Amino acid sequence: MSLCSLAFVLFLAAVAGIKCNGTEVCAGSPGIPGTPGNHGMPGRDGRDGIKGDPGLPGPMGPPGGMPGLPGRDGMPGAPGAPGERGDKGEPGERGLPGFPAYQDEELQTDLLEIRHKMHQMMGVLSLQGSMLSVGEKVFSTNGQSANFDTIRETCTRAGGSIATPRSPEENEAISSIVTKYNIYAYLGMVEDKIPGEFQYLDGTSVNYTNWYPGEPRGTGKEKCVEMYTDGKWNDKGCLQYRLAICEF
Ligand code: MAN
Ligand code: CA
Repeated sequence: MSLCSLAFVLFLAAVAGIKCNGTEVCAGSPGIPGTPGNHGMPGRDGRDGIKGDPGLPGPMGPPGGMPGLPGRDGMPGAPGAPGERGDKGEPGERGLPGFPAYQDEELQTDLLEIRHKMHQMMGVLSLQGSMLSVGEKVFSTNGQSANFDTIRETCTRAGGSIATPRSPEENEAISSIVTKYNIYAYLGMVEDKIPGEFQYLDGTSVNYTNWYPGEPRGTGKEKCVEMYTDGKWNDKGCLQYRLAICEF
């Protein structure tokens, strides 16, 4: 290549913005981008989305249609107030016969225990002088004095009755209490409608007596009976303060 030709090429390259490295290879500047191509074809449909929330209820339909099916039962209501008590039912059928008492081990054990406890309690009460046993009876005093009616009430409330001697042994037991407290005691008997006749509180006639010589001499004016410290009896008004002795 002639010198002139080379100069021309270099000139052209300079005009075109082509950089040369001084040899024969020269790179040109990038050209202006071409116009964009046409839109491609639409892609395929995507997969179905997740199910949406239920829509709002629709407007009420026109009247005159067939009634719908009944709805489901509602929630149970609050319990009502209790009703009135019913009448007592008929007694049930009789159960099977149980063990005879002597073969009932549990019952026998209970009886032994009760007997033992009773023995202990009676031992303690006797030792303390709080009770006096005579045969089937037990006499006891609270150490207080009161009129006849009050003593009756006190004894009844305690589950017993006012001391009533029906034999010399019982009289002796009551007498020992009277002597110990040194206070006369009222006995469980009152004068009959017939003056000089006495009866127990259940209305039956007195069949054991221990009158002090000359008594009873109240002749209708002394309706109660007191015991002296020697165990003898005297008919007396009912409003005195006398030792309360009960029997159980
Ligand atoms: C008082 C009362 C009577 C009793 C006589 C005995 O008057 O206690 O009940 O009979 O004494 O003398
Ligand atoms: Ca008298």
